[in-house]
Amino acid sequence: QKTIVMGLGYIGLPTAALIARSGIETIGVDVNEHVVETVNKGQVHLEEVDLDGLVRGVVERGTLRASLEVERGDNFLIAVPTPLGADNDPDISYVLDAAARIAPFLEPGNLIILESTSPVGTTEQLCAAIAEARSDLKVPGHCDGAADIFIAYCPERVLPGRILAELVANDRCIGGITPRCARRAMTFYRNFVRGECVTTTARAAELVKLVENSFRDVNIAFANELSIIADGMDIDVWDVVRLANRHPRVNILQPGPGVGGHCIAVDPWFIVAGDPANSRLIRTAREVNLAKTDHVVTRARAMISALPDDMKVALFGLAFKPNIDDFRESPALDVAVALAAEFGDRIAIVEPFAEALPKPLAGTKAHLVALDDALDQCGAIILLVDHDVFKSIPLGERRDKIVYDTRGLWPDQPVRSNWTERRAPS
Ligand code: SAJ
Repeated sequence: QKTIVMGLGYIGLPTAALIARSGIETIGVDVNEHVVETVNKGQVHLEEVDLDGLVRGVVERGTLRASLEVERGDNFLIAVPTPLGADNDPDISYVLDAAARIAPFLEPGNLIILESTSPVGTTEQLCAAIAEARSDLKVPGHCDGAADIFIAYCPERVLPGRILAELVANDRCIGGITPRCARRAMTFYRNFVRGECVTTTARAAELVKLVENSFRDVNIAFANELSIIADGMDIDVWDVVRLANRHPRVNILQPGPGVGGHCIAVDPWFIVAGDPANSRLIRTAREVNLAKTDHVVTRARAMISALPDDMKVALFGLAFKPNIDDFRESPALDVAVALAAEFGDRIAIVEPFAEALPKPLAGTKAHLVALDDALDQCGAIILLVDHDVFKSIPLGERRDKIVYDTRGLWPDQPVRSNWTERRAPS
């Protein structure tokens, strides 16, 4: 059951390590030499809870090794990036490249699984690419009768920070090009997944993944739109959400400075690109969430402009969500970049999860400061990320500050100094 995992990123490496832990000989293939060398030393190139120990263990046991080259195997799992290209169109070229690299090594009985988040129809395109490269093989969807190989789509749905636990515990939605392909892939996942494995078609499974993240984006957009409406009405949105959620069938999510990360802020565009005319709500939700970040910048700018010129302003948090060191597509970072460009060295940044300012801020006059120093030196705070360490700051240490709390983290902040979804203090 030798398994080749194409791509050793946030999903590929943890998945490869788990497969290897189940005793299956696993080879992780990556185009990046540094990644391959790091993994072969039993180390990891990315931060994820418990991943380092797991990788060290399976590399020492000899069940996982990394390589720049593809080789023969029984199962081929593709976990490469599918970024947004120009005009918010999905770019599946890495998937097709992976297919082209796998094709020469395929043998009858092999299974190919695509795990990358993909626009509907990508698995069929993968089949077409394999069929074209290997006319000697009967490829599902491209042959009469029983196929020689099996091809399926099975999206990852794990939460960064809980990847290993969720890879094992979450249910898997397995979409086969044919029912036989789905059944074969299900047998493979049962080696290391404890959640339920449910089968469907490849196209449905592709849409399921996009729908999950779009559902969350639309729901966050509702909360973000509400926050702007409540703001204009001089009503505390956090109270409104808390009270409305006491209804047994209402569950409003939390407003914030926008939606970050490389999944929820991206995947809805894959649906929009597939059917622009009919994805009105999904597109609008994306636009609402993007506009919320602009709203926060506008409001922060007004707040800082009204302060004395010599007052320093602390921005709390840059990560795209709490308690992680991931700054990709982070609305907090976008807000910080806009404010640093305008207010320069008045801006102090507190980010306990960063050792240095991330790239977009590196050329600005904004500077990274320790939390205690910010509390000593800054008269105003703009809270952008709900890290636990910020939540635990007692009122006594922030009572006299002018605060703009975009996350509703400090409900006890005195109203007159609190800009959060309320009118500016007059
Ligand atoms: N956010 C809010 N308000 C909320 C909840 C979240 O503003 O009430 C913001 C966060 O601050 C963050 C963004 O949304 O900026 C996304 O965070 P998240 O924790 O909702 O999700 P991700 O991006 O870390 O992971 C998501 C997950 N998808 C769903 O929950 C439907 C995960 O299961 C997926 O595997 C992952 O995307 C992925 O890789 O697609």
